[in-house]
Amino acid sequence: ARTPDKPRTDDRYPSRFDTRAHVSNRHDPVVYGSADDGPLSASDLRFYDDNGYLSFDALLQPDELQSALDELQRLRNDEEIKDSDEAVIEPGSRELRSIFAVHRHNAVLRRLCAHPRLAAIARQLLGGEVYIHQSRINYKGGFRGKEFYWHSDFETWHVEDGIPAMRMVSCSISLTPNTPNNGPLMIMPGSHHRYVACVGATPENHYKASLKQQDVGVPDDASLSALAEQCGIIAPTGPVGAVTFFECNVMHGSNSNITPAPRSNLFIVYNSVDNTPVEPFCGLAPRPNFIAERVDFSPLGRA
Ligand code: 6CS
Ligand code: FE
Repeated sequence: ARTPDKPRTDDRYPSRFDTRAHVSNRHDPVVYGSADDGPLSASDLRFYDDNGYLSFDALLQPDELQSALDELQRLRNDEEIKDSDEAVIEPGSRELRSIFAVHRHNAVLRRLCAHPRLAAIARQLLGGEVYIHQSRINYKGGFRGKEFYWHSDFETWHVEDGIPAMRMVSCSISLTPNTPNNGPLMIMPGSHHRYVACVGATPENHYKASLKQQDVGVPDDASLSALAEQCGIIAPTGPVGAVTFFECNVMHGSNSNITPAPRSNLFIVYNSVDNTPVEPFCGLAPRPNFIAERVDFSPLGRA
């Protein structure tokens, strides 16, 4: 397989084809459900529609999280994990950066990823049944936890995984406090209304490099400056158990963490069962199933 020169005719969001970056409009709804369909109020839904995220300081109680926190400790100290395919090591050190597919390999985290309260919100935002496209822990250890450069998740999921439409939502659960200092998630509110096509063809097996440090599929400086000017930048912070839902196309990233305190989050990506992947739009082989689900689309159970 190799990257074609032109986008396919079914590609509604071409990226990484042109030599110039450009910003275009979103062609999909942001909110697919209504206030009657779940726990979010009409004003929550309006906020998410406008801003592309929603944060909750106490959506999950400490007792609901304790077993997941214990797992985090255990996984961090497990040297075997670092050698598994699902683990991503920080560039330039032996520190753990991410573990993927935790909902497949860990019973405690599987239960948390499918938590009825989280699934109900995802179903309401996406308008119907959902499954998990990706899950991961991002450790961002103290002192040497590296940044995640600015990106739209959808850009990668579309180009490299073949996700057709913007009908996905990420959920980030704080497993340590997220403070202004330890590299919390930063979001450009409202940036999900625009689509930034990136420059540079996708290399074969790109994920092996991009999950450590992303160079292809990153927006250019001019597009980022324009978006930051229009949208501003916010960084939701909060205690253990704080939860942020963010739209798949919202521009986001995070700084490195030189504080002693780790910033560890569990990320779960929910996709609509009506938006399952097709062949990747970059023309290359799909990424492995532990990064992007393409086998099991069974909907999360309703409690
Ligand atoms: O490539 C991916 O799927 C992942 N990479 C980033 C930087 N964010 C989302 C996702 O986990
Ligand atoms: Fe991301």
